Amino acid sequence: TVDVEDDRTGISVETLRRALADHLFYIQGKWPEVASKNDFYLALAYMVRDRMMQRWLNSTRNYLRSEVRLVTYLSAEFLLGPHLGRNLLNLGIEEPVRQALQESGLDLNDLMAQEEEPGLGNGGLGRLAACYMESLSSLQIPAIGYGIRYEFGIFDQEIRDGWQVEITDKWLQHGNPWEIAHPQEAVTVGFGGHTEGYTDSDGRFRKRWIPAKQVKGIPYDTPIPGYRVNTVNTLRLWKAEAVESFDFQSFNVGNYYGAVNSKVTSENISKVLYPNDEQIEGKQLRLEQQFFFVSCALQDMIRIHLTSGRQLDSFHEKFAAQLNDTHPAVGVAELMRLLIDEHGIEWETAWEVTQNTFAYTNHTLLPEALERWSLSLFGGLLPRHLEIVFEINHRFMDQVRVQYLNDSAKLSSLSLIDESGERYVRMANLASLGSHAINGVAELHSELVKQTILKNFHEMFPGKIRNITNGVTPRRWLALANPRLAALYTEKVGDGWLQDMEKLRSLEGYADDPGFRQHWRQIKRDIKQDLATYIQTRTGITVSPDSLFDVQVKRIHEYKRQHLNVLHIITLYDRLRQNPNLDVAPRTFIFGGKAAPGYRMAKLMIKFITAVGDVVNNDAAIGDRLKVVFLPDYNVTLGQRVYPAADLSEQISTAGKEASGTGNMKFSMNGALTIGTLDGANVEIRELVGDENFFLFGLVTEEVMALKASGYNPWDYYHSNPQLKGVIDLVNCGYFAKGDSELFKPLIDNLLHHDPYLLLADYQSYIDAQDRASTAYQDQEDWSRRSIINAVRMGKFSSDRSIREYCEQIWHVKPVQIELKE
Ligand code: 26Y
Repeated sequence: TVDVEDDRTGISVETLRRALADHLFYIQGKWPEVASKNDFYLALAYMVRDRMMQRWLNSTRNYLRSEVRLVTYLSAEFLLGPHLGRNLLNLGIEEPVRQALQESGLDLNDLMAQEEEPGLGNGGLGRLAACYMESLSSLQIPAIGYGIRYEFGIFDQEIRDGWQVEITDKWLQHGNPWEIAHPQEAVTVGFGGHTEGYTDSDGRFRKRWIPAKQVKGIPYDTPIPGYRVNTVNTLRLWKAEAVESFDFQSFNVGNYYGAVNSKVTSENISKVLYPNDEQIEGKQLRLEQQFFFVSCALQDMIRIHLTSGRQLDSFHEKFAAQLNDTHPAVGVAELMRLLIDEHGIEWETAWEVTQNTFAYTNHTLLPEALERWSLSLFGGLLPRHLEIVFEINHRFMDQVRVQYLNDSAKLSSLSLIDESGERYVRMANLASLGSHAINGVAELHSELVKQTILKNFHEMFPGKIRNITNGVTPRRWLALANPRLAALYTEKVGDGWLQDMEKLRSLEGYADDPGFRQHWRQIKRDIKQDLATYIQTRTGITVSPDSLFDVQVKRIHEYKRQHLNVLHIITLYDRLRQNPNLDVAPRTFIFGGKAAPGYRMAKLMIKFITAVGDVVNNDAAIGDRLKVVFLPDYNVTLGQRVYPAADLSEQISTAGKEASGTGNMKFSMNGALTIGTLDGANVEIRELVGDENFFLFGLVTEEVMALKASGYNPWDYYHSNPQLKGVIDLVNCGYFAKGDSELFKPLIDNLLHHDPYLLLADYQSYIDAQDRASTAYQDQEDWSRRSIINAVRMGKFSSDRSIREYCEQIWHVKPVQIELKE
């Protein structure tokens, strides 16, 4: 008999080769001779998708069973990064696929480079959602991610003449093989209009919402397979389309263009991701996006619950819904409306179900990122939801009055409505009240949440606010990003460390093994060489893999203080010019990150980095000792190249401002040492690696607060520190702007006269820490020892640990094993 492996599921090299040719012919419609690289990539992607299908459908079917409890992760952003590599790794088919391609004359890495990453997020919060989706699957937790299928994700960044230029991200233009649309599961979402009272058939007085406009949400599903398990969870992203009946109504009265126009405006809702990171804009379209995807998600969840044969008063037993910051917080009001208005449930029951369903994660304390919507905008778009918010607030204020005897300060700070001027709905208060648990994202941050923005909630509901420190997935950030290091780990501890990062701890002893250290250094050097080559191609700058790679990659923001890093570069430059024979470790400074298009200071910071680079890189007196590189278009794909190549990780935010940071974890896992403040998760990284392996500097949170309270004067630091003064003066006279003393004036004046993020106060301490890092790097043996200790102690920062904590403390869900049969 002939035993032919199924071309849709088989994983032998021969079957894979045949399946690839089949997809190229029947899906792409191409002969190999005329197929483009993208045709081959798509054929490969469909072939890999086939091999997930059984697991995916089995997982999905299982979740409809009434006894299965599901996590739903509601997030306006999912910064996924490429799927192909992750899917090959998690399915465990990378090797046979690589070989099958090779036998077809193709190179896997080459085809992987074809994938346009889905950049459906801004930065930390969106990337965290992606890591959590991966860990949920790997831990076999039934879960659905709900979000928006933006047609245009975060813009592509180009650097022209040192300035950022934004280019539309057309990630769908060559086709997206990973998603499957399910138009039969579309839902309808209303906007605007008015509410009315009526008496129902039981004689009960009810309210209903008569929207002025309706939009259809079409779900697009993407599989997220776990690492070497059968669980394949779904990321369900919604696309907005016109409701047909609206088109037809206009069409029937002969208004063809009007009908088409209504289609265009409906589709606007999921058109583009807002590129603002931690800076609200208050645009109506953004609230429309938030309500759109949350309403779609909740309607979908209700459908699933009813399908599993249960009543809505047990909705919270079926679902644990996580609010990724306040962006989906309008869901609190929408679930109330759906339960009460659409399904006839009593207020008290609905409120209990709602509170027990939701939990809220806070990701930032920055006042400019705290969402609030003016009553006119909110009520105009969501009149029924505003009534519900008022009613929730009315009942809550009664409770506050009882507990605090009319304390007006308590009432006004806890209220869901900000009444200090124009009235606003406070989304953090709505999320906090509508949830049974609230969490911050690092120990320090969670403490600050309790002491500052949610102080009164914490007092009223002790124990409701807790901490779950962020984590990142070691599958992407170690195995995929750093295959050489992963191979070393597997050689030493066997496989299994990717599911249990704590296993790496057993390697600590190797820190004192010169042979191992040599191997460690060789790996790092090879990766640095790869990045040096990339830098050469992308920027034309030549850098040496033997220099210290000092890296800061993250969104460009004043609180993250990329400009403090630049002040250090200028300090070194100045010193070398004064003293050309100075013995310092040669350094390559690498930056990457996007600035919000409307954030002028951040854009000027990019120009500042590139301008200083232009001078330093081309100064013959400096030679190869200092190089400054700005890598354009920093994204997940580029992050995978950069983290493994770093020696030094810059985590230099003003203490109290960075909620957690997750880049800090990715660097450290890959063997970089950290220079940083006591901020966010840096605190916990330092606790694990030890004070002696962390270059600490700067004021601590309490000192920052005290200094600001006592009247901070940056001018004093400028005048009392000649080195600092020299650096500032050099910028001020136009040295880095071809003599133009105006270019950086906004930046420098801000530092000298306001300096809200205390760069000048932290300057000397930062320089001293950098000097310690330089000296340390010159002892390569010792640096390797520290680097090893850093990397192998990062087990805590696996997102598996974070997700286990969410499961135990917040969601109360357990793993479910999915059968592969049928
Ligand atoms: C409201 C709108 C303008 C807005 C858009 C994006 C507000 C905030 C954000 C994004 C916030 C964000 O990314 N926060 C980051 O979350 C990470 C994951 O928890 C943290 O590691 C990081 O410190 C925090 O800045």
